[in-house]
Amino acid sequence: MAAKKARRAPARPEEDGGGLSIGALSRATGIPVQTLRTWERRYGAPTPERKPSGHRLYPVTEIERLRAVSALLANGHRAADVLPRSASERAGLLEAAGADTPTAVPALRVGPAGEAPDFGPVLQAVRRFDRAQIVAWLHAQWSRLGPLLFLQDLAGPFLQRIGEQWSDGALEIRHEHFATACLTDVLREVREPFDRQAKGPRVIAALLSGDRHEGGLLMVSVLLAVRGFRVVYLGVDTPAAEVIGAAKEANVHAVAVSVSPSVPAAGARRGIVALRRALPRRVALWLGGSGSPDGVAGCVRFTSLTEMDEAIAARR
Ligand code: B12
Repeated sequence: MAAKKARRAPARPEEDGGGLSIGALSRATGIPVQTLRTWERRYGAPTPERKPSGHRLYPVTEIERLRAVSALLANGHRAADVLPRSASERAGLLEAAGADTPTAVPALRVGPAGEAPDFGPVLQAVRRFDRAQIVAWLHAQWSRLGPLLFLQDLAGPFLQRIGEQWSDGALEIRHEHFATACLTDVLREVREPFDRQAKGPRVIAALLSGDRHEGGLLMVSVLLAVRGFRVVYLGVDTPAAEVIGAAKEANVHAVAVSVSPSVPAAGARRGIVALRRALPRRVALWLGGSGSPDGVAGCVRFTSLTEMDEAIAARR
């Protein structure tokens, strides 16, 4: 097992003394940048402060407000009606619509900019099989970071660190299984409220036959649900014929396939090419994961969740 080097998170110029740039606010709420600008122009909200450079700067509390606004829009309200309302009025409208009040996501990063998350305490908890502490820590990070950064900068690196610790002999296979199970449970749990509210196109999430690495797939599924897609989760080790059957029966917009590095490269390419040929042309095929083949005609391969997220935002 070749150990990977711990990745240092890049500094985030979009975060500034606790304030958020328009891009960071967009990523945290799923509301496109253009929409935020339009709302500001038309309805005077959300109103940012301006940096000396002229760039917009939003307080982190704006995330919670806008997520409630999004939920109301999904329930048929108009932006002009809900944007100026107070938090309690919005909560009342959500209750009347039978929708959950979206969970607060109050900040966007772990530790000072440029520092990788400190996994020390949670790795100790893994060694003690202390599920309560691991799950509580993961939930706290979800709340602090918001969906995209939690997935990209914390959950992914956490699994990679677990893998490195195993290959270094610092953790046993039992610890790796236990930690992975804690994280995958949390990924399912945080997705649930978004699944219930999702009204967008359907997207199948699947791994190729024989691939049992579902961390990346669960992360993609969380992001898709946060962005309003209805995820049809087929999960690990799914024969191509089943993906194709589901794509037709569920009338899906896209199939998202995560390919882990454990799938031999030639097999991964063959599997994806065959899937692409058999899927209806109107169904997009989105690929990700470090084992996913590059340059397969008719597929979009994303190198990161952020890249997929930006592509989704750009299409809206
Ligand atoms: C957990 C784990 C397992 C668990 C998986 C359990 C589960 N519920 O998922 C279990 C124990 C089953 C397992 C088994 C095996 N594993 Co394993 N496993 C891992 C480990 C530690 C973590 C994998 C993981 O979840 N990574 C984190 C995810 C988040 O990374 P990711 O998939 O790249 O996803 C990110 C992006 O790529 C992106 N992304 C992913 N998919 C998609 C899709 C789309 C559409 C988009 C937009 C983005 C996107 O989003 C993610 C977040 O950024 C890795 C170590 C490592 N460094 O990754 C080894 C690792 C992947 N395993 C490995 C191996 C060899 C195996 C086994 C063959 C071991 C064995 N001899 O039995 C088996 C194969 C099982 C099988 N049939 O698949 C190797 C693969 C190396 C290689 N090149 O072959 C690794 C790298 C460990 C190593 N260094 O040797 N494993």
